[in-house]
Amino acid sequence: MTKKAIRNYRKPAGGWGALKALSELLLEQRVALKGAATLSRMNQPEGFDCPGCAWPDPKHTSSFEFCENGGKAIAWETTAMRCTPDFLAAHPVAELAGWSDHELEMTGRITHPMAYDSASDCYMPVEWNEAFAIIGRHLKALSSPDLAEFYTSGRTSNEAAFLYQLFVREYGTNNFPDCSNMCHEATSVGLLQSIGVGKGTVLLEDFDKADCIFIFGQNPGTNSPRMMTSLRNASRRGATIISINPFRERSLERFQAPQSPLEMLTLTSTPISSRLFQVRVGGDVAVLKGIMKVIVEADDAAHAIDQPSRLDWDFIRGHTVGIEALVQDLKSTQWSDIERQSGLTREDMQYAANAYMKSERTIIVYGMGITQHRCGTRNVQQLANLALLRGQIGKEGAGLCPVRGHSNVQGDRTVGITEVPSAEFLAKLEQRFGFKPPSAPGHNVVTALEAMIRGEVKVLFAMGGNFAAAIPDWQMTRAALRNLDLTVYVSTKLNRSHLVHGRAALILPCLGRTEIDVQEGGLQSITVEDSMSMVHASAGRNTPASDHLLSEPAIVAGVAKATLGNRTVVDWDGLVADYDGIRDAIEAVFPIFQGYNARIRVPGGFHLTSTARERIWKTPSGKANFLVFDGLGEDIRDDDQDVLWLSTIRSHDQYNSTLYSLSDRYRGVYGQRDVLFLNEFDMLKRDLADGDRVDVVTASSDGIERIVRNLRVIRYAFPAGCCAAYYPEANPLVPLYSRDPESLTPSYKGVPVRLAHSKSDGAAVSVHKQ
Ligand SMILES: Nc1nc2c(c(=O)[nH]1)N[C@H]1C(S)=C(S)[C@@H](COP(=O)(O)OP(=O)(O)OC[C@H]3O[C@@H](n4cnc5c(=O)[nH]c(N)nc54)[C@H](O)[C@@H]3O)O[C@H]1N2
Ligand SMILES: Nc1nc2c(c(=O)[nH]1)N[C@H]1C(S)=C(S)[C@@H](COP(=O)(O)OP(=O)(O)OC[C@H]3O[C@@H](n4cnc5c(=O)[nH]c(N)nc54)[C@H](O)[C@@H]3O)O[C@H]1N2
Ligand SMILES: [Mo]
Repeated sequence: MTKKAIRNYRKPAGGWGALKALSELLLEQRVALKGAATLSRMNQPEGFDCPGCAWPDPKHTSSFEFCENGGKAIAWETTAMRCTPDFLAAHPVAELAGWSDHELEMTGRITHPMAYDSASDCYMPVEWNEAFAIIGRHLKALSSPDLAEFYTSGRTSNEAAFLYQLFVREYGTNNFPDCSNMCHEATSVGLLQSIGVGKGTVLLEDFDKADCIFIFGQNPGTNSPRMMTSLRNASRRGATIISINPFRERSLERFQAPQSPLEMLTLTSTPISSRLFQVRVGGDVAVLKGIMKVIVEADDAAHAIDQPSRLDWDFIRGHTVGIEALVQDLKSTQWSDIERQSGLTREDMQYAANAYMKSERTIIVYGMGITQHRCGTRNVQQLANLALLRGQIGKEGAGLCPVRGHSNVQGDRTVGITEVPSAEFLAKLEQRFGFKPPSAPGHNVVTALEAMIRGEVKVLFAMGGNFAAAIPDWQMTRAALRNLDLTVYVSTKLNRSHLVHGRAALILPCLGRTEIDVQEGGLQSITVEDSMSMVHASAGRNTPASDHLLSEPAIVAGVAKATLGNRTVVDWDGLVADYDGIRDAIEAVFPIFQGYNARIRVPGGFHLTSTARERIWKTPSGKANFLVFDGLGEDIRDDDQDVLWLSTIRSHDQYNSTLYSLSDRYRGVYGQRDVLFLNEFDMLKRDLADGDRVDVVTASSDGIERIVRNLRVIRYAFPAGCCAAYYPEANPLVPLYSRDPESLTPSYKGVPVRLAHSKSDGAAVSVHKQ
């Protein structure tokens, strides 16, 4: 295990550090040879789609593109370690509950379906048919299908997701809590209102044409490392890149391309951002209003002296409504408020505005720093406003680029994982399959949790993921999970959710992306949709981790047959025998998939058109909407001087709840995660020294105490009035009530907290063991 240390990381992102980190992990997982061979098939025309992030690959036709964190995701899946029935019989749940998340997943791939045995407090092997029968018995016994929740984590393929929603709707509910409810829901809701489509509007090739790129609240070097190639090329072409982020993320500063022999051998690197503005946590609305205020005022001034407009008035008049209200809002917003709330100076925003006004083609990239706030939807809509002001949507080299998370989170949504299905979709489903799907809106993550807390849920079925770790407010939400009659997880690795289980509990182990999937009709491939709406096929080539694994579609079919029995009108076996049949059904229900099976056989796949990209605005007004709201987002006026705004963030060595190691190389943190990043000023104010231990307490408004103890303070160049800690360890601090009212995205990146000197003797309390 790496020694605990805090050291300045002086090197660029990428480079030899990335190669070294990946080779160490391959060794640790004992997959050096197999892993390396597997890596060479990643994102190739005949290979599999990287199970890491959703960033697109150059048409899935390029030669191998090295990606440290994609490599880690694969090493993690192709590990030689196995979590066997013997292991689980020797370690009761009460014991495993004391293991860290890292230790749990280090046990390796789960080899058998397992059922919880309360007498021994252990998971015991169970036959697949018996597992399906248990689920069927529970689901059939419910007085209403709405007493069950069906969660999806975004790695699930289009085929599995479509079958899953088909089963759940035939069973009779729209309860589809989805990982995207915690992620880009503010995009789905916000952009739909602004531009008529809840997705981004750019393609990868647009990055080659942009002359200006804004990156708001996204950490590409860690979370979508292949994006660094696009950013590096843009920077070398002379494009201006401006980042808005409380952290000086290393990849936003400098990048050494592992693909470039010259940079690798000469130890040089490419600067990325021309400026990185360290916004206060939750200060983005203020920054955006500041930038737009400069532009609107510059436009007025230009008109007064007959100079060219700074706004694209042709576009605004032809394609949008609502500009007047926006201009009025910007004019009435005071610079003093903008500066206080954003933590930036008027000159900073002037700089960003000038770069934007000079640009012909601008891409606006954003991630969780924008969406995971109480004003997440409004944040997203301010970004859309910024783009619309200069007609930067629907032309080459320009547009909005929300960077999606899980590798198929966008595809799952496209093929029907939604708690609010449209009438058109339900009609098509009925037409194709002949049953009447439910139309009443179902639960998303937050409303599902609230229903669980009220005792109105009996069963949770999770298609992948680590629900118990991803959700906020553990004290309450985990108690509710433990109170369920049955929890079922389709999983590849042991995780916290298996230990925070219902009275009955099942773990159903499935094939991973890298593994061969053979069904009755022969070798199968699945399809996924990336962050830029490209759909392509993926086929694993590795021998499955165990003979007892089933594919996700086969698991859905097993559960469906056991639950629906003779009642079903779907030919489950037929669909699973050959996934082409599932794709035909998807095409019948969603006409945008026209020619699905033929088009995925073309290397690179195909693009699902985004109407906004064509300047077709599917909004009630038929135009793109400037959307205005009062104020500057979070009320960070600090009536209470003690309050800090906490952001919960990912380290470089984690994939959501999967922790590859306890280090965070680019931020200089080694061998520990129980840390709190805090600036010097806020430390002085609280009489704290570097390395002191603090308890972090949420400034809750419901009287409930939310606390994470004994975090080690790290003095860090972070904006005043804010702090940061790691996800998921800090999740107990995020109240369930604290979410964006429109999208219900939890405010993981904006929690008001107070600090207290820790009373314990300084020994680290490993908070992730809770
Ligand atoms: N290796 C790896 N890849 C991943 C993941 C992973 O965990 N590991 N997760 C996947 C998933 S599901 C997702 S959703 C994406 C997540 O990818 P990102 O969107 O990059 O998510 P985070 O790392 O949580 O946070 C992004 C950035 O927001 C900044 N930030 C925090 N608060 C604020 C704020 O108030 N304003 C602004 N402007 N910035 C802020 C943080 O400093 C950080 O740099 O990545 C996906 N890819
Ligand atoms: N505080 C805080 N909380 C957050 C966030 C944050 O930034 N801060 N981010 C939120 C975001 S953006 C997201 S997307 C959620 C993530 O929430 P989830 O998607 O629920 O969580 P993951 O950690 O990605 O799930 C990891 C597990 O997935 C399983 N798995 C891996 N591969 C496969 C596969 O191929 N098939 C199946 N069936 N299972 C597989 C493994 O068992 C592994 O343990 O967390 C959210 N929670
Ligand atoms: Mo995500």
